[in-house]
Amino acid sequence: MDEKPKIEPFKGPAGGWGSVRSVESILTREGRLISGNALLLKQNKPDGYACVSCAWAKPAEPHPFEYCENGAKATAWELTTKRVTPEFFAQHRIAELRTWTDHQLEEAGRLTHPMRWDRASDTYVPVSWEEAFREIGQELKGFEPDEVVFYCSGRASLETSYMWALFARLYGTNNLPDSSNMCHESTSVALPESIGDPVGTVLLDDFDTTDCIFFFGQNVGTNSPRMLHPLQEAAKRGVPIITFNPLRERGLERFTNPQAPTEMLTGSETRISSQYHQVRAGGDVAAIMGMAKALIEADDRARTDGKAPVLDHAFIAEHTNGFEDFAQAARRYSWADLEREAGLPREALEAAAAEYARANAVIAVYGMGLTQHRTGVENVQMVANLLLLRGNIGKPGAGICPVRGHSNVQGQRTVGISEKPELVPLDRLKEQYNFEPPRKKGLNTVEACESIIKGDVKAFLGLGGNFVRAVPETQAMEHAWSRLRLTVQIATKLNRNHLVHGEISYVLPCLGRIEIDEQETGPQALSIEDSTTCIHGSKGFANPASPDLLSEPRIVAELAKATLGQTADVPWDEWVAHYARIRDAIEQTYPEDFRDFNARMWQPGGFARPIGARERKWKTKTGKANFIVPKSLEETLGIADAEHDVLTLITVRSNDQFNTTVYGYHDRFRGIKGTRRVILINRNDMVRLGLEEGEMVSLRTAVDDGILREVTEMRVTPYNIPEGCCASYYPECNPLIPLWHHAERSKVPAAKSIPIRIARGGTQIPEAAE
Ligand SMILES: Nc1nc2c(c(=O)[nH]1)N[C@H]1C(S)=C(S)[C@@H](COP(=O)(O)OP(=O)(O)OC[C@H]3O[C@@H](n4cnc5c(=O)[nH]c(N)nc54)[C@H](O)[C@@H]3O)O[C@H]1N2
Ligand SMILES: Nc1nc2c(c(=O)[nH]1)N[C@H]1C(S)=C(S)[C@@H](COP(=O)(O)OP(=O)(O)OC[C@H]3O[C@@H](n4cnc5c(=O)[nH]c(N)nc54)[C@H](O)[C@@H]3O)O[C@H]1N2
Ligand SMILES: [Mo]
Repeated sequence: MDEKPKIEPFKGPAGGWGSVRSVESILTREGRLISGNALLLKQNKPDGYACVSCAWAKPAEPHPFEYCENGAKATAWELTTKRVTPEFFAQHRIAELRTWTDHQLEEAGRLTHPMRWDRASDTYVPVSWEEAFREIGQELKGFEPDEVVFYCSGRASLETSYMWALFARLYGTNNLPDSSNMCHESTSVALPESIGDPVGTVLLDDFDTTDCIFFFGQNVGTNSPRMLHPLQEAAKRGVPIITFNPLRERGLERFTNPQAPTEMLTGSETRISSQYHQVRAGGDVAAIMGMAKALIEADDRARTDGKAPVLDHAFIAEHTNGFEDFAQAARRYSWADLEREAGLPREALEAAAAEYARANAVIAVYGMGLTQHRTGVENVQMVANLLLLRGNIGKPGAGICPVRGHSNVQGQRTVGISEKPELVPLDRLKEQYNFEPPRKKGLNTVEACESIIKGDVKAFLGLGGNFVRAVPETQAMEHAWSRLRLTVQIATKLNRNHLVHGEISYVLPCLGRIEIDEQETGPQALSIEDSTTCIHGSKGFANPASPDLLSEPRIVAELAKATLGQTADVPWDEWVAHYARIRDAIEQTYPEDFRDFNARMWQPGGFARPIGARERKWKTKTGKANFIVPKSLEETLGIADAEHDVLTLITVRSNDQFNTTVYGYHDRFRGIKGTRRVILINRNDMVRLGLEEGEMVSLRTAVDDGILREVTEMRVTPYNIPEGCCASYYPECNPLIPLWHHAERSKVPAAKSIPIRIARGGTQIPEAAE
């Protein structure tokens, strides 16, 4: 519940004592202080378990405490001593639970039994696993394959994901949307065109030798805190770190390493960013174009003056395509236009370009601040363009570094979770399992939502996630959801999507990755792929939350058997008895990526999948890396400024949440305590719109499609954010995102640029209020 809200600037660094206190309080609350602490020592170690929080790389020589505040919170959350039992469900009707907050629902504890919704009592009632599998299998036999959606959250291991994708294809559909569709799909569409691979090229070692780091729209202190270690080391070496972000995120400003005793005692902290540019939301294409313009024009001048070139012409000639068109475009844009679009002065962009030009090896890091825009794909391609100008891909200390979200979100795409059949070796699957895989494109997340609203989808199976809460257009989605015939959610904790359910609805509780997974041949291990394409093994250590839990591989195998019957060519039971056999199967399907999988997964630091771009082998249509001229700038330049009462809303994560999982109400780094219902806004915009600090307002989407989208009771909070932009939390603001408001081509919902108006007392603020 919201305590009395307190909003005041946070003066400390990221990390530090605040971080230690935060971890202790959550371990205590979840009843895990003593045993939890010991377990944390196993986190992200070669012989331990892979953290269930973020996807950041795990070093070969880990720190004694290779976990962060948020990894510790995620662990405590999973290992809580609280339980959601059949008695809990008997006491609370679904209609009542629907009034609970996201925090209250998950805080209730771990699910312990398979449950089925009972219409008469409007409760979930316990059911045996046998009965659950039998009924779900029976139901699934009745649909057309393309009427069913097989959603996968990015947390599922490589083994489970591979089985899930195979189950869907044996069933006859490529309807395999995943959380990546809301996340880094813009990367997966952009990078193959730019450099021929869908993933980043940077390895952890590159941070040791880089001499400049750029950061675009990624909040490292909150979302991948372990990455602060290599950043801190780089900063201490004097490496410039140049950040583009509308908000001044604390982790990108200063850091005290909570695991360094002297730093903690002396209160010393490291500056992280050497330049911090508060770009306008959605202004990155213009900002990067400005830097490119500065570099290209400096190179033009050097050439006329007979001085050393600024660009790497040898690399451009040998390895790239499209440079001239790109350079022409950069020269053509006027500084006035670029400044206005980026919301930054020319001097700032020139200063950033000058650092870039001085460095021999540059890393560019980015996150949701680039991918979740209508221009998400172009944003990513602009980062690649910038790097290509000086050959910063495929050499030590340099490269592109998309920071993935979920701990295995990148890996599950590697092993077949994709709605795009051309990305999956279907012929190999056909041969390996002796069936005819479906060749028709499946539904991604946005398309799945459209089809659910239209009524074309009849059943939804969710392997993790809180789909209906994480997607846009909350109101229409929740409404449409109840018309689904069958919903099945495999989960560890109760969430909103279990309460908004179909006619026949099951919640199937599974083991978490930290728990001991005992099967016929003994305890089993799983594996994941991190943001830098390194693959790691993971062993559970904790006792399962309940004797009635099944592992994810087991649940998938039983569902598949109940639906498809025993298929001789897929040894489901053998796989469940010994997960190493699943890894053998993965290796057979993907021999290049997973050579000696079972042996190499325990290698310290993991083993890296081979990535062509790392060796300057470009798997693009041109056979080279491509400069790509963005189209969006042409489209926005010259259009009169948006209406003056429309603001661009960015939805962000707090330091006290993991996606829709809300641990608590203290966003320490942003100084917001006791509430999440805030609208962070520039003081000048407050004056302009006649808003008072602390006033409660409604936000309404400023689009004209006949649908009223509104979020009420948001507290006006003055904040250091560019004029014209405002920020608030996800998922509270998801009702404001129209389903059609997504990145072009990748269809990632544009959660970082929602046009809104602020309304007071249910009516819009009259213009006269200015
Ligand atoms: N503790 C914790 N860790 C997590 C998660 C979590 O919820 N909690 N979620 C996980 C997942 S699934 C993901 S995908 C990642 C997400 O991690 P991030 O990629 O960091 O995503 P966000 O928190 O959404 O923050 C995006 C950042 O982009 C900035 N930004 C917004 N708009 C723009 C823009 O137009 N331009 C630029 N340059 N910047 C902009 C915002 O101010 C914010 O700092 O984190 C993962 N790790
Ligand atoms: N407005 C806005 N919307 C966004 C975003 C944004 O920045 N702004 N970000 C988007 C992004 S990047 C993402 S990734 C999505 C993610 O959004 P979510 O779907 O919320 O993410 P998850 O963390 O996958 O889902 C949490 C649920 O997973 C279940 N769970 C936890 N651990 C396990 C496990 O080990 N196994 C199983 N089977 N279940 C488990 C728990 O029941 C928990 O309730 O949200 C997207 N939506
Ligand atoms: Mo994500």
